[in-house]
Amino acid sequence: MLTLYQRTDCPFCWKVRIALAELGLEYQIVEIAFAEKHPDVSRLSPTGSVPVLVDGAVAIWESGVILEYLEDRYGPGKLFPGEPAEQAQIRLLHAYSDKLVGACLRELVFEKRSKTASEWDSGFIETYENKWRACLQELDMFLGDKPFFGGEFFGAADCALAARCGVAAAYGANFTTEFSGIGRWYHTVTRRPSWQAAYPASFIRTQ
Ligand SMILES: N[C@@H](CCC(=O)N[C@@H](CS)C(=O)NCC(=O)O)C(=O)O
Repeated sequence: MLTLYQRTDCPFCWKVRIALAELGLEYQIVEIAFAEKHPDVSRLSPTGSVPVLVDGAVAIWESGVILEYLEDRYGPGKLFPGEPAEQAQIRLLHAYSDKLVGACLRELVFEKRSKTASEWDSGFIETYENKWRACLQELDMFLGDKPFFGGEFFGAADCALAARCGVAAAYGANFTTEFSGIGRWYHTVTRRPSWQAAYPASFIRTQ
C-alpha cells in the first residue's frame, strides 16, 4: 500500500493526489498539520516538506519527482504521454505551474489567510492578481483549442495546474470567464473523477 504524507490544502500534495487518482492507485494518507514537524517527514525528506510518498522501501519527496516515479512505476504513457518533445512540453508546463503560477498564488493565499478581510493590503493583492492574470494569459494561449495541457490526454501538467487553479478558485480569484480556454479546461477538469476524489475536504478559512 502506498502512503502519502501530506497537507490537504497544499497544492503540491493536491497535485499528487490527482495523479494517484488518475492512475487508479489506492493509498493511505498521513495528514500533517500546518507547521507540524512530523518525525517521519523529518526522517524521510531532507527538506522536511510534504508531499512525501512511501512505496515499500522507497520514499520520495519533491512532488515533481513523485509524479515521474508514478509514471515510470505504474502508468507509463499516462502522466507524460507522447513523444519526447511532447513530454518535455508537459515537464515545462509542470515547472511553470510550480514556479511561476505557484509564486504569485502563494503571495495571494498567504495575504488572505494570515489576515482578516479588513486588514488585506489591496495594492499587494492587486499586484499579485495581475501577475496571476499574466500567467493565465500565457497558459490560455498555450492551451488554444487543445482539451488538455497534455494535448489529447490529461497529464502531469494538468494535475499541477488543476490543483493551482483549485486553490485560486477557493480563495476567490475568478479566472474562468476572462480566459475562455482555461475556463473550458477547468470546467472539464472539475468533472473528472480524479478531481472529485482529490478535492480537499476542507480549506483554511479566508475570512
Ligand atoms: N518543491 C516542493 C514544495 C513542497 C512544499 O513547499 N510543501 C509545503 C506545503 S505546501 C511544506 O511542506 N512546507 C512546510 C515546510 O517546508 O516545512 C514539492 O514540489 O514537493
